[in-house]
Amino acid sequence: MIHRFHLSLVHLFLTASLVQSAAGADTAADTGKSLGDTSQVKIRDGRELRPPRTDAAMERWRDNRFGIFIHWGIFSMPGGVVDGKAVPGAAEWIWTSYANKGRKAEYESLAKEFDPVRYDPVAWAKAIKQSGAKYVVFVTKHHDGFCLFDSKLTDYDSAGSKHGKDILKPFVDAVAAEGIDIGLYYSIIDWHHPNYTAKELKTEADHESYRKYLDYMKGQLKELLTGYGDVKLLWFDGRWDASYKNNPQYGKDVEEFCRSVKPGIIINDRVRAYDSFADYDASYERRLPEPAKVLNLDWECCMTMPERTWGYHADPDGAGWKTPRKIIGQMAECASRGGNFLLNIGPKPDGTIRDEELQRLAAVGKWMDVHGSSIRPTRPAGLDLTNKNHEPGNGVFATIHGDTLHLILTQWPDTDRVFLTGLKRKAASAELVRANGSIPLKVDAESRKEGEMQFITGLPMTPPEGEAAWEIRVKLQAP
Ligand code: FHN
Repeated sequence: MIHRFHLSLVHLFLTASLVQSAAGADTAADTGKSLGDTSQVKIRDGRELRPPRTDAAMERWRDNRFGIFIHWGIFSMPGGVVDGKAVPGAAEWIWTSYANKGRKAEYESLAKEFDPVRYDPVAWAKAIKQSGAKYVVFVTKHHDGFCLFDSKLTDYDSAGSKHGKDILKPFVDAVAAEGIDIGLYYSIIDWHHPNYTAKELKTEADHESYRKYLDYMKGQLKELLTGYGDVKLLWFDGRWDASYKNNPQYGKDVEEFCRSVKPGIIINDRVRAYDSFADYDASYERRLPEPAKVLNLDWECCMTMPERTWGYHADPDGAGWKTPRKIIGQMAECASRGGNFLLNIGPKPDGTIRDEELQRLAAVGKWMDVHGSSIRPTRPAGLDLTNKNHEPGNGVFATIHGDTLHLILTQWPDTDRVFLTGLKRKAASAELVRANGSIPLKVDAESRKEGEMQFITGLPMTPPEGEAAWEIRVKLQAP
């Protein structure tokens, strides 16, 4: 039974690809290539796994490696506080606290009051640029259904609010002016739309009603893909309700629709009802893949700065704010394992970015100014430098670009050396990279029963101060 289901998925995908190539005549060559060789589609964990895309857009997404996620909306207005009490957890879910008390209308009335008088998209774009990030993913509509763009299909949007304007447009313009790639988040779940339901679709009438919602979604996605510059990425979310999850044909249809509107677009796996990885696996949320896991597919980890909340929370709970070292370590670990790192900010209702976030963006950016080449455009070096029980983002992570091997350290070694376990190429020279003058190191090797083991030596016994994380840059001999 399961086997037959998989086969039919492959068949559906092949059919879809043909339709798609025909649809985007002007970019058909790129689109066709971007989907890879469809005869190579495999099944992993019950999902179709396409061969990695080889087109320029996907390579650029990989090269970018580091992006900023922005969760903003009317959910930012209560800031995680209802009736004077902080609600633990994710502030962008505060709708449920209202709805559970029969106060949905009260929550929705926030839409009329939304008026971020200090919103400065140019300042946002500059702060993002300064962080060293190369792409953004902006929440255009979260689960509450409120849209931060001027949609012709609803008044429940920023143009229908006190603000009275499209929030997204000036932001994408500002971001594009900084040379940062644009990704748009769109929630499948919509607690506002009358035709959306979380429940199982049992009757034809249920399906008919739900399809009206899907038409609305597609209409909005078309608005987003045609009216907001060169959108590179669609980031879907909220596929777990029974209505969507148990009807994979709907996710497939949405994916195909988006590709027909914008051939070449990158789409995360959450567009699909757990039956495909689409262009990449975006399931690593507030966590990194298990240490020993070999991924062999494109993936991205999205991460909060506090422990749990994505939207602005006046009183975030949990383990406090991550340090710049922790953030850089997580980013480095992602890069060393072939993944992108999407770091979230949750702006305040008035349109400003809170100091805790600005400081972290600036600290990461200061580090990226000196060490950015260790993150992008790198690929995993395939060295085994961190033990399996390490705490995510803490250890030594290796990336490579051309003849340069980068070791990013968030823990200073106990000895004066770092072994290059697994390095097949010959190391020629090494240095400890620092903003105010690099320190030359030595390359050496020792014989072991498994062969020659190269190592870097000459590290100072105490870690140089002022670095959020350290970088050893190793020049390799030509292969
Ligand atoms: O429910 C959302 C959550 O609010 C947030 O948007 C994250 C970001 O990845 N996604 C969902 C949970 O998976």
